[in-house]
Amino acid sequence: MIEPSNRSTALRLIPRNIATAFICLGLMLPAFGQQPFQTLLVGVDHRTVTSLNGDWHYLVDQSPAHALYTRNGAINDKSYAMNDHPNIVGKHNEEYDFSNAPTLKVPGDWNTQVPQLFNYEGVLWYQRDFDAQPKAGTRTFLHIGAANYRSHVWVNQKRVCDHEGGYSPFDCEVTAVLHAGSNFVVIAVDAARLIDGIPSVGIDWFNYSGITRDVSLVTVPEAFIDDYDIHLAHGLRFEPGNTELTGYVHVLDAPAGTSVTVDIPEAGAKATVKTNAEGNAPFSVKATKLILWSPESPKLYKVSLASGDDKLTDDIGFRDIRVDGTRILLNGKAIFLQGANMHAEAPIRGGRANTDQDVATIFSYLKDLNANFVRLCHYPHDERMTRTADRDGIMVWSEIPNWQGISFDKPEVYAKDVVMLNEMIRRDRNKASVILWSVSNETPNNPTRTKFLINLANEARRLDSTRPITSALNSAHIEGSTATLNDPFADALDVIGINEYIGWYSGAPEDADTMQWTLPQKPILMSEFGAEAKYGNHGATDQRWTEEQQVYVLQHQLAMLNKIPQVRGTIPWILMDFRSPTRNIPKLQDGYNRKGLISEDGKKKQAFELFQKVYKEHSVGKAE
Ligand code: GCB
Repeated sequence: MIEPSNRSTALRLIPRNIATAFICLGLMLPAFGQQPFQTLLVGVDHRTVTSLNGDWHYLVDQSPAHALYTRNGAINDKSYAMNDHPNIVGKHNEEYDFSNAPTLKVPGDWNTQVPQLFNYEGVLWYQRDFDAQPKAGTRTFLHIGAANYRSHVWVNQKRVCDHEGGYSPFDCEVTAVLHAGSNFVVIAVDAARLIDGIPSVGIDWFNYSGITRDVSLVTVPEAFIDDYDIHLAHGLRFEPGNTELTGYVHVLDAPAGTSVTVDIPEAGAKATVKTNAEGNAPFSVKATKLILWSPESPKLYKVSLASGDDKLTDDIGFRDIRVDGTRILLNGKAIFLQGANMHAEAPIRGGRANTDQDVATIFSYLKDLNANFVRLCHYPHDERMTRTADRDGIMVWSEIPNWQGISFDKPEVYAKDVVMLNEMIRRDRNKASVILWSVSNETPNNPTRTKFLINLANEARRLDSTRPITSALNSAHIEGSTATLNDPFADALDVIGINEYIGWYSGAPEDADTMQWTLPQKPILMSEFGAEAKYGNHGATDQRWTEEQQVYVLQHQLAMLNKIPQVRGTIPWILMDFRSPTRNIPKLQDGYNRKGLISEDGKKKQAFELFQKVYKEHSVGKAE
């Protein structure tokens, strides 16, 4: 186990490591796009912030996006970012004007807000004014929950940051460019898919674009708490009486010896520690009483952190998750994961899920299904999801968007991945509900990807040694009635996810009945299986696209899964139908992947009832 203090130091060394890797390989650091991991404030949703959600002006910068890119592909800092206004008489400026431009709601994908932008995957510029009253001795950050896919941000005409990655938060420090009174921010978001992006160009979900999550201004003292990790001490084995809480609080730009207090009154735990030369304050404290977090009792504690003038209070649960042989143990007890997959798709209204209402509806479906687990596909979802999972007692698989083919041979893609992994783990490491970090989904079994992903899995362990690492593999070789997983990447995983579609993409549903699986002696989660059905389409069990056939496929799957001794979780694909531009069968798909147990407008298919009953009766799978 890596000591917390070292873990956090390691995390902060990443930028230098990435830079060094680039230099050693004789590569230039990218001119734009993914920057080395930058300040990322943890617990922003538990701070008092100034929301910049609301109406933002927008202008479309169609390909080749002359306003954003110069002829040689560099970022143009002198065009729309200037936000000056047309000068019809006198010197002529570029022909744009935000002040009279239409508006988009932030957060929100642009696709579902403006019909003409439904299929747009290019550059769009956002602008809004805001008031600020900066105070001496404070710093201000612009926090962006997520913007898909590349973002370039200017405040008062100065570029403050660039970010690549559509599903994780980033912060841009704006202290030096803010002034008292009216300020403005301009953000160019480029949604173009990139071969060397993560994900790459081919995806089976809708590329909802734009500023899709909350935006806020966060004001903090000069030295402030940017990161913390507070968890139940994770020793070699689970000790039932363990009440030791450990971790670190990092105070950015604090001189060594700065005092930090961690106070959890309800658990009777309080520690005052000092920062080291890196601003990190590792701590360990015994709680006098502790109720461990579990789905049955999702207990969260108010955890107050304070250092100098900075303080915040988070809601954190404490639990132990680990693998023992083929078992997954939560607080020492073997568990079976009754799950479902879910994309970040808003039920009923459609679009990217990013509101309290979207999240409440998704969790009401999970509860109704009697699920205790959700795989959040295929990228980190809005933080409301993991917050709600914490409160509702639903365990979570969280994943970075390494989906199928990405450029595994490119060091710069690895560098992007490390940043995305950092961003995911850093935002959610204090969420008790998150029990698994997944580094990929359905990647090709070849030495280049194996080396890449083994390194990434080890990187995840270096960042967080308290959670098992997983990945969804589709590399099982199925022939006749045998299915064998022979993928060297599986050796590097703690929990193995297997995606297979017997009865839909391959073979007949009944093939599952006699399938003999040869699998590693590790916990196995059937991370995807299913069939498509259009809600309300009825017919015989051998008639594709009917609800009856979907149920039939799933029933045979369940019979098969019940016979595999090390299966520790069932995660049907997928809780709800979701938009995917590759699903083009009119009348049946109409642009939706229809493997949902529920339709996109909230209607429960027969397959939902099947799982609802199976999960209620616990009639599939064994915890040990
Ligand atoms: C898969 C992928 C998932 C797809 C699904 C499907 O194996 O992991 O992203 O959407 O199959 O429906 O084909």
